[in-house]
Amino acid sequence: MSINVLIIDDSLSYCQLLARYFAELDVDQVDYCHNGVQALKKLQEQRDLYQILVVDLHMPEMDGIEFLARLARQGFRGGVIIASGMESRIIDAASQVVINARLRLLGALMKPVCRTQLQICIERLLMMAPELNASRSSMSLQALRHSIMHRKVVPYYQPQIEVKTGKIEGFEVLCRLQQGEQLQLMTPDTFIELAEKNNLLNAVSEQLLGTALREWGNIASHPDCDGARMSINLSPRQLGQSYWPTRLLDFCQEMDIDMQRLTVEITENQALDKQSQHSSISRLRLHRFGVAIDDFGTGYTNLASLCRLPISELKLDISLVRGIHFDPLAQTILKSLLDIGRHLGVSVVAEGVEDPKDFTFLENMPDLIVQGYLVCRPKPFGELMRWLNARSKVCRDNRVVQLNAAGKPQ
Ligand code: G
Ligand code: G
Ligand code: MN
Repeated sequence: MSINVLIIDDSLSYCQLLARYFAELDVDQVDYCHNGVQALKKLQEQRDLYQILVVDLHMPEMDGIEFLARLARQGFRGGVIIASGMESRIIDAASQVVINARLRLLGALMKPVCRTQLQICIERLLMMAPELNASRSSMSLQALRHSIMHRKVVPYYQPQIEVKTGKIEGFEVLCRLQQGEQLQLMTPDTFIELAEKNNLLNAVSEQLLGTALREWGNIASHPDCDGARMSINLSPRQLGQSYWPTRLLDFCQEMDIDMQRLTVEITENQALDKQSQHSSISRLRLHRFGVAIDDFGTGYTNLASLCRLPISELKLDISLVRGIHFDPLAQTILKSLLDIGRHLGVSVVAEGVEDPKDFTFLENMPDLIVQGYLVCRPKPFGELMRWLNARSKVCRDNRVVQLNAAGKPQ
């Protein structure tokens, strides 16, 4: 894909510096405007030319906050980076404007900005807007049909832990497909869209849940999984089908699973505005299933509309969790989510924790649940059970060491 950037900053030398960084990051085209009026005009003339805007806040003629409000009214769908020399509270306030206006915020950076920060912003855009990233390979329809017919849908599990205590809170079930005799399993980015387009996604989910719910009995009875939940993913389209709440109830009855221990994750990268989707969410909650908004921060749901949905969990997207230890914007979003969560009784999960520095930052957040490679990669059933056993042995040995140390005569 090509990435074109428009920088709006009244300092020419700053524009030139940023342009040099972007060029080093393989951005295709970088242009600048020295005020917001010029920029809005340029964006109106060439609507889809720019994928990223970098906006200064303190500018002559029109300040950055007014510019962002107008930009949202023009329906800009690319990503926005705020880069300002103002104090962090003002940058936070501007970030809130952007989030509430449903713009895609890639970063709120304090000047001087460095190249790595811009690189993370570009990666965020690619993760938030996969439609911009055309190079994804996909399975063929024939291979997909073959895998489904031969029952090659495999659940992988990724644990979620309470960051402060390490307690296991749950597991997300992630779908994998075996293609032919290949050992390497296919990940959802290669088949979910294809399956959905060809009305095969329900068949995939049926197989996945059939296996996962059967294996769940063993996982849930592990001594460290007391009260843990299992989360499954449904696409927004599946959520709109009245079939699924009923099917999940049947599954739970068949396999003697308490509905409270099952959470349905719905990605928010499509707007959840259909009546049928709201009605499914309400039905699921009525029957005491959990409902999580997945990938929060990448799409359409703003904080106000979230409060109107009867959800039980919010999952902060990986693009906002990566680098959170040095990113005031992501920190502000997480803190607001935790505040809202506390008020509404909604749990908050940070996804994609890979970096120990991010983990250390997150450890100070009360009531936060984390999921990511740093804790554990998604694993098939057998490997997961080995991970659980190894982990409880380490915890037991640590306790023995601590007890011995405490009991030693001085
Ligand atoms: O690890 P991973 O590559 O599994 O997942 C990539 C994306 O695919 C995630 O956004 C996840 O929500 C989605 N996904 C994983 N499993 C399923 C599934 O069973 N159904 C749907 N609809 N999406 C899934
Ligand atoms: O449904 P959802 O988008 O939440 O699925 C999570 C996705 O993120 C899955 O594709 C999973 O494999 C992936 N994932 C989980 N932990 C990490 C992580 O620490 N780093 C990265 N890059 N991906 C992760
Ligand atoms: Mn998910």
